[in-house]
Amino acid sequence: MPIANAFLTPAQFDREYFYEMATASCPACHTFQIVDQPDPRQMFHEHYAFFTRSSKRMVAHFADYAVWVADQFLKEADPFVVEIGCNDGAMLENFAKRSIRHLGIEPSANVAAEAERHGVRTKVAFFGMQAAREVREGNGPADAIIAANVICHIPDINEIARGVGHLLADRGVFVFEEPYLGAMIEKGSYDQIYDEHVFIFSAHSVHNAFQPHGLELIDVVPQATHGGSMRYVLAKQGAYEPAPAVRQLLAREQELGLNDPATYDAFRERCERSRKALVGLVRSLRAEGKRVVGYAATSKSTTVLNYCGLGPADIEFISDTTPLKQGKFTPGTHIPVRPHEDFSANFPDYAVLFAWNHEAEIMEKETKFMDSGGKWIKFVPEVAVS
Ligand code: DWN
Repeated sequence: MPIANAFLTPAQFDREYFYEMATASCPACHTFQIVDQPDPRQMFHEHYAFFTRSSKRMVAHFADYAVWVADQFLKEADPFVVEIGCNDGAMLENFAKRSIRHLGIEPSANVAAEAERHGVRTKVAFFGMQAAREVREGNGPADAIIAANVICHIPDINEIARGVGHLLADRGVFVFEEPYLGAMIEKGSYDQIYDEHVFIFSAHSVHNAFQPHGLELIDVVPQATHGGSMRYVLAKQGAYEPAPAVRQLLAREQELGLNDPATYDAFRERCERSRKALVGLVRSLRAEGKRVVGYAATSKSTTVLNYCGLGPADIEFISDTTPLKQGKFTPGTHIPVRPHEDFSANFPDYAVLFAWNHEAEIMEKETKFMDSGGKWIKFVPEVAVS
């Protein structure tokens, strides 16, 4: 697989970076992860292509997330909030607007600069013990350390746990949300697996990763975002009474078979069936002379396209709203990425919905495409045309 967000120019085609993407599930700690991880500096740098603000609904979601954290946990005077991987500041700006002391720690300088433009204080760094020490020295302990779609991106989970343990106030909370393993297994959404997603967490794996570092899972809150996510709340051992939802989710994961190797064999077979169905559908439409384009050059689409072997002969171009991706080509499969205007100026017959996690938002704004007779090709939970 190539790097999911390494959109490239033709001059770069012959020196593209590839790595072996294999997954594994640990029978002891129940962590589901990719085995070989490319160096994080290959992914998170000053040209990082994903901006949180590309989805209006996600921006609204982060405003709600911020209010939830503030209402539940920031009851002391002058609280301090740290976000790990603040991207363009879509979450932290909600604290900044309420004059709450905050700091975003973000390794990709370009997205951090965007956060600063929105009034968010940032520090360009990877989060770990060193950053935790520097932040604590400069600001005191954190009352809340928050993250969204970030912790699963960091290979050294023990370093995160040590850093969080050092930076957190005694009654502080560590809150993060990520795509949920149970949702991926239920929906067959194999496209959640790519270089940035080192782990696809469950309550079991989060408990097992953080408990040895004295951090206790005290609450879990399911989220509809990104095709099914889970919000995890941790605190120093004994600081809070764990909510009943934790025990309930652990039991539910046993029922779902998340800790049973047979579940992953069945998942692999489902991925293979999905690939066959998607390739068959797209190629038969192309054979009939239909135009097929992609909608949203997501990170997830890199997995789908490379796993299925779909290229520019199958998919004419992918429409995407991110200026940094436009005019470039998809990693590994070299399909052109074009602005949304190219999609709306000449609607195709079919559009593959790569941003299926934003389906509601997209259906709301693409009524003209559907009125023109355009159809969507979906592949989660099953390959289907609608
Ligand atoms: O964890 C991660 C999640 C939160 O975001 C990261 N590792 C990277 C990224 O994943 P993704 O690229 O799969 O995210 P999205 O939010 O599913 O897709 C974003 C892309 O879709 C952007 O390039 C913008 C594009 N898009 C579009 O062209 N039209 C998105 C929407 C909603 C649209 O209407």
